[in-house]
Amino acid sequence: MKMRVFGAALLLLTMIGFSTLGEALASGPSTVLQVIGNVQKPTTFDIRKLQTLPVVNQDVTYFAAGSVVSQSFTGALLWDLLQSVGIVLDPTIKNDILHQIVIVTGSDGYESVFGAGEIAPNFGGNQIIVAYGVNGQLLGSDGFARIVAPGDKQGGRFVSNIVQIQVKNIP
Ligand SMILES: Nc1nc2c(c(=O)[nH]1)N[C@H]1C(S)=C(S)[C@@H](COP(=O)(O)O)O[C@H]1N2
Ligand SMILES: [Mo]
Repeated sequence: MKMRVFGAALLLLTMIGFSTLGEALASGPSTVLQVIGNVQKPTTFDIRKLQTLPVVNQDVTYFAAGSVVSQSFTGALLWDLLQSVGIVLDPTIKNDILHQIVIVTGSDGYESVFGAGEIAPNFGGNQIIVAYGVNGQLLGSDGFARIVAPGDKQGGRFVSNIVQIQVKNIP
């Protein structure tokens, strides 16, 4: 009997957990994303706010589910977006930027991680883009913003329908 009550409670918690997560990640095309975590100004971005950042255009070719895709993306550098909200760094720690990770989450819960050192201009300098246009159009079912990682062989890091960008210190 005790086990049944426990089981029912667990089931209920799981259901509550799911609905909460479902709310946070309301699947489907995203319209805003939140930049949170180890930043000076946690900020919500919509497409208009993304468009206030310096514009970059990039042609990319990558494999998506085995097929070659070639597209021309427009957006802002992930680095510039993060600079606009300010990554919190400890000046007493040597190269603290190299201890920061950037977790990008899509509305379906899909996630990819980037290292801040990978995109910092004085280190990796990779032009990882938060794109809001493709071939002169909006992204449509890919949401208002998606990651573009020029040079990647497969599209796995091209997180679409971005809802959150979180900066974290390595543990
Ligand atoms: N939110 C989200 N983004 C995602 C995925 C996903 O499942 N969810 N799949 C990734 C994978 S594995 C690939 S190959 C590309 C495919 O994107 P495309 O079909 O628009 O080229 O999207 C990436 N971005
Ligand atoms: Mo993929």
